[in-house]
Amino acid sequence: MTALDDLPLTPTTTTVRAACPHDCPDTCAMLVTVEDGRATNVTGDPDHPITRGGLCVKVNNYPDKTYSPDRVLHPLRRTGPKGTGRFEEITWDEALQTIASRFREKIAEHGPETVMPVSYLGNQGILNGLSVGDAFFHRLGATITERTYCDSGACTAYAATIGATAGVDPESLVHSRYIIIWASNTISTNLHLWPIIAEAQKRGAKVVCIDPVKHKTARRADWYIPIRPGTDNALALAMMHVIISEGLHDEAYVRDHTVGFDELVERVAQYTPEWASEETGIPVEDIRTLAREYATTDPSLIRIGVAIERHAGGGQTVRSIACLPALVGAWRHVGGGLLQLPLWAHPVNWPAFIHPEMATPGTRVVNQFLLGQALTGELALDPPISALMVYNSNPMVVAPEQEKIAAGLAREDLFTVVSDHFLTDTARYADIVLPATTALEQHDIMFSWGHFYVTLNNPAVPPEGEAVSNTELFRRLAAAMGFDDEYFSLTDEQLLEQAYDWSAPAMEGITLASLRETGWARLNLPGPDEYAPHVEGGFPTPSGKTEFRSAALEAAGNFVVPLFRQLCDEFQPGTPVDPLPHYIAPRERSEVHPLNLLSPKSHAYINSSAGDQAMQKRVQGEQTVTIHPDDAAARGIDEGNYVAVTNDRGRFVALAHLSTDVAPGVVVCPMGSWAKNAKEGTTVAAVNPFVFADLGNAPTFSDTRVEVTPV
Ligand SMILES: Nc1nc2c(c(=O)[nH]1)N[C@H]1C(S)=C(S)[C@@H](COP(=O)(O)OP(=O)(O)OC[C@H]3O[C@@H](n4cnc5c(=O)[nH]c(N)nc54)[C@H](O)[C@@H]3O)O[C@H]1N2
Ligand SMILES: Nc1nc2c(c(=O)[nH]1)N[C@H]1C(S)=C(S)[C@@H](COP(=O)(O)OP(=O)(O)OC[C@H]3O[C@@H](n4cnc5c(=O)[nH]c(N)nc54)[C@H](O)[C@@H]3O)O[C@H]1N2
Ligand code: SF4
Ligand SMILES: [Mo]
Repeated sequence: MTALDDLPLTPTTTTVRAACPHDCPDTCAMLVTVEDGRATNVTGDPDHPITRGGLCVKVNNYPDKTYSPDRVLHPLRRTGPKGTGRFEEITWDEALQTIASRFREKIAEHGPETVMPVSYLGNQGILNGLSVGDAFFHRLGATITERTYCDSGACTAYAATIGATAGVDPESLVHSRYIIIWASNTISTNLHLWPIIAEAQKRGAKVVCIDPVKHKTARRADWYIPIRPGTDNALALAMMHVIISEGLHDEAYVRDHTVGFDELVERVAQYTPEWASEETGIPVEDIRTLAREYATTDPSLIRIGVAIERHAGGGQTVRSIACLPALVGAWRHVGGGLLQLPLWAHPVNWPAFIHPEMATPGTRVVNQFLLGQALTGELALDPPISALMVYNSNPMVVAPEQEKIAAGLAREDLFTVVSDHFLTDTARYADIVLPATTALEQHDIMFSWGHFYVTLNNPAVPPEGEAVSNTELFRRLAAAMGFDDEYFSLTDEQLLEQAYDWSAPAMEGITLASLRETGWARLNLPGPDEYAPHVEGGFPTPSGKTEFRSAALEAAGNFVVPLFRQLCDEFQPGTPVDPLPHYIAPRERSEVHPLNLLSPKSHAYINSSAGDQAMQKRVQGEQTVTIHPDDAAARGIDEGNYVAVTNDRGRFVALAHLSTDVAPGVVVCPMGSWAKNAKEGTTVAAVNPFVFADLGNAPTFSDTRVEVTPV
């Protein structure tokens, strides 16, 4: 099978190699069937060691998305009040001229920082994803947008402790004998890792799941440990306490490959299992057993999910967890250590896309969690935001303080442009909507944050209507603004050539030409049966060791890993941070709103993407809040009742589902449902706080208190 790259296609049936474009650790290799120029089916590549022939429920009907009657296929101009979703078709020329003249007008009045881009990972391709548009907005002088939605705090903590290492190869998990899945519903959110864990389990590994919710994955674990949300660090610190006080640590590994052990010993003395039991709700004996089993079973592996960071002390939680593998010498073994984001293995050439040198030094940075406050003026900004450009994101659903965002987007003096496939909750407020291509219609190349494979995405069919890729969108916008930098005229072909650092050792033997033949390739690293990157230490930290005492935190304080901030390597120090791991309790406490709300990922949507597609809506069902039967009884709530979930920030209505899968005091409503489909037009985003966690400006979605009442 060879990849087809030349359009138009001949009137026959062909198979095109593509890649799932989504923000998902699995980055599946797809095979697209094209009949007479129309994509009729997508499947997972059976030969790909991770994809193994299967796509998930979010994507296995991808042609339905591409050919959906709801797709935006032409540029649109607003004709009704903001938010009502009334538009008329206009030409691309008209759209571009309007955008250029409105941007110029706003800039003339307020200066360039009045323009703010809002984007994240609707598309994860190197060409069309995280950094597309950054160069354009740098050149414009727009406000720099800080995008710390996902793992930013965890990355700060991880980098400060063990450096930007790829960590364990997920395929090596078959060799693990003790696997702790910590805050990850793997079967929903990292589906293709599950067969590898299941294989390890079959070979005798014990799988432990630590989560406030007994979800699909927890049910398959050998030991499910329920934990009070936001208290995971108490458990991690107490595990270190037990391991050290019982002499279960790996003395030689600690001596040779860590710094700060003596101070760590002193620090964790206070974090007894008895104390941690009070914090976490986990029995003292279970804490001791977990620590002992973890320290004495080789190889031991910890898989942390993104949700581990979503509370006041999320950064310190990852700090402590990142210390554990070195403490017990887990890194000595293939399949031992920590699995967070193996993306650091991929030598992506980010500077070629971000172009930080085009930015005006000193340009202000606004974090997207503050979008509602920035738009309503509650956050005093000078100049104010008067023009907004949204692409690859749907802030109405994914950012906190939904009601403020809606109020801000409704401002008559705000000029808003949205590029998307669909008229999302955000797009409904736009002045101009621009049509975007799907993965079947565009070139891209994918890194992965879940495995060691590079995947090429070949366009399978021509774009529907007048949709354009994000790369083409910014070429057009740059031309309309009169930017003549060479970068803005690079073709997709040229951009593909720049996407990776092809001369990096990890890329040896991989070229664009070879990818065109094979579709995907494993990075040039030792195989999963051999890969053990830190047997001899060699951590990419200042000391080359695991830093129990972190030099990076000591020198820089709290920092945001530059990639989350449209930057490459410019490192901006923040507020001072205690360089030793320490406990920070959950922030929100309320007698009026006593229930702790979690908003993890849904099973059938990918963030808010697919959230309005018929098949996925059928699978996911209506917005539902899961509540313990005792909490429900105390409030007069029955299964299937509509309930209001409220706090001082807002309210949403959902169907109640009673289940002992959640502990008393915890309620769960997955994120991703669209506001327009919700009973009262709001979702979990209405009650979530904008407050940052302790490190990396991470969100605190799990640190949310609410009350639930019948409606
Ligand atoms: N089906 C599906 N898959 C997806 C996505 C999707 O939207 N849908 N999104 C993708 C993206 S962008 C990401 S970041 C990943 C995220 O994937 P995960 O890392 O799995 O993140 P979540 O699903 O948000 O939460 C995972 C679990 O963390 C638990 N949790 C919440 N707070 C805490 C806490 O304080 N302590 C502990 N121990 N557990 C806690 C939740 O109960 C939940 O079961 O999934 C990716 N894959
Ligand atoms: N309450 C709560 N909120 C959360 C989270 C949570 O767990 N709980 N998780 C957070 C996390 S981990 C993440 S990663 C973020 C995700 O936040 P986002 O990355 O904003 O994810 P989506 O909601 O899927 O929005 C992506 C939008 O981009 C569009 N899109 C897709 N491809 C393209 C393209 O090629 N071009 C253009 N122009 N548009 C495209 C999609 O149609 C969709 O509307 O949400 C965060 N928000
Ligand atoms: S969303 Fe994830 S699991 Fe589903 S097809 Fe895409 S990469 Fe694979
Ligand atoms: Mo994410």
